[in-house]
Amino acid sequence: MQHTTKKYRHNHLLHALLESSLNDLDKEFIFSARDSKSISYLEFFNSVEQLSAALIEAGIAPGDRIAAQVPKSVEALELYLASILAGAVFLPLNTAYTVEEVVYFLTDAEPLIFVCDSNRQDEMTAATKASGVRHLWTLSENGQGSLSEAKNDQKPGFEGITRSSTDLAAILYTSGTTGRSKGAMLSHAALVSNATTLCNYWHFGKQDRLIHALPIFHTHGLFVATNCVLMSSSSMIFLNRFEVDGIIKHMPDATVLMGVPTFYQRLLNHPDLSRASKSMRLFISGSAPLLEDTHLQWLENTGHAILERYGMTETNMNTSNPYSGERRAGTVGFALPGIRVIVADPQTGDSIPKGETGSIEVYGENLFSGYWRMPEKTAEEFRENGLFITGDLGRFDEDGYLHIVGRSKDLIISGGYNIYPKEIESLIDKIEGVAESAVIGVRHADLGEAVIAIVVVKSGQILNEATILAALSEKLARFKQPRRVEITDELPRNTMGKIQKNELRTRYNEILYS
Ligand code: MCA
Ligand code: AMP
Repeated sequence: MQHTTKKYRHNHLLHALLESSLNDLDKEFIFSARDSKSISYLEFFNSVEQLSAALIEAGIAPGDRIAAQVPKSVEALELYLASILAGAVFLPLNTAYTVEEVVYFLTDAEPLIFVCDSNRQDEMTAATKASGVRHLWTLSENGQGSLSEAKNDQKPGFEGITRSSTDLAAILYTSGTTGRSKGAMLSHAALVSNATTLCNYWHFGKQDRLIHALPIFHTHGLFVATNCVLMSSSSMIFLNRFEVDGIIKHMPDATVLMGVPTFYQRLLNHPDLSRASKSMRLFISGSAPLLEDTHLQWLENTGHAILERYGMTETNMNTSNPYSGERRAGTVGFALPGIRVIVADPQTGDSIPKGETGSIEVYGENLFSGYWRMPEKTAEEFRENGLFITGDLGRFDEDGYLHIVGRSKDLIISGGYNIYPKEIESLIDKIEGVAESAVIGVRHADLGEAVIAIVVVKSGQILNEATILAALSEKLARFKQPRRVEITDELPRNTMGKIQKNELRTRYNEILYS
């Protein structure tokens, strides 16, 4: 067993994440629920070093991208850290994406290696060829595949490739309001600064044990959860998927849970919640608005006020309710230390007084470095003074708590996943016989919002919900596919000819849920 190489002195992110664990490498890092097995920091990072050496042997050079669309597993998490250690840029993809969607990301990001789910190897071989990616590796849910074979050929001891604070660590794609997904480039410094801030603000320490039930292809599960655990030298109970019984089972051995509001809503229905949560220290929610009602029911049931925070792929976490002090339901708290958050006049970018609603804008080391190969799009979303325009609308209340009151971007958040209507509308509009369409989010008790499409059919053509859904099924990830398609004669427009989505939302919220 080697204890000497875990300093990764010249790799900005890994050095910062592992520094506090150096004297305690035999401590548990992960309890894998899949195998009921505890894995120490030493064991995990020995594996990371082996995998990193395999990536280098395959030809990875500093700055090369490594894309992964793999089921959640401890081995998939190793791939994230091994990519960083190898000096590469990690590019995780939602497991729900179709081949067509994957081809776009591979073509745009040009990774040297793409790791896919072993179960999808055939279709992804075609995707890899179509996008010119050099190596296709596989990884299954139970950790098997060509990636693991390549790793097992190597020995631990690889000390890592030099990467500085401004080098890129990851690219995470966010769907775009114009329909084309944009790759948010995240530097080592942005990830280090946010992990440091969150660990301190949320009082993470060695004694913590986090229940990790989030996907690891988004900021929430990949960076907020994992990096906080690593940086505080604590440990996590790693579940391969969200499942109410699994969380309740592990809660008595845990201290922290991070989740999207749907987690909390579903957990509230479990009869053992109150008993299981007794030893918990902290419940954190984010990615979508937590209903005041859920906050209050949780408090009544468990005695804990859920701590709600607010972030974005482009910015990491921006605000949080306080650790000590009132966690105010329906708000996302205060700007985190070192981060400037203002509510601005959307036209001028000037700060507006408390109580007034405006554009939420952010500045800090936590910000991304721009969109991959899209300098114009990047420029559009920054003010001249460097503030990033989030596209969210909010107001500060009298006590300085930030309330998110809406979005200036046309976005649906369903179960914590972002869905851009434009992407779906463009596909529906291409279906033969469709005159036009509008995609909106309607209230949904479990997911917060659910996608529905309202479609106008050309005269003389016959189309129904089933034919439209069938036409979308191969093109769109399942979570983006409309739950309902309503056929209508015309869409409401304002005097400028713009479709009135607010009117549609009011109309269909009433029709569907009254
Ligand atoms: C699954 N389905 C969904 C969603 N998830 N449909 C709409 N919205 C969703 N979020 C569909 C599936 O396609 C399937 O459809 C059916 O629902 C059941 O699928 P299953 O996998 O069983 O669903 P589940 O396990 O119950 O998943 C629901 C979930 C999951 C646990 C809420 O979506 C989830 O883990 N969400 C977290 C997302 C997240 O981490 N967001 C952070 C990104 P069918 O049966 O019809 O085939 S945002 C971020 O990172 C920012 C920075 C931030 O602030 O945090
Ligand atoms: P993403 O682009 O997937 O990173 O999602 C970021 C978006 O999620 C933000 O711009 C917000 O619209 C939304 N979001 C994140 N956290 C919260 C929260 N606590 N309350 C309301 N919206 C949130």
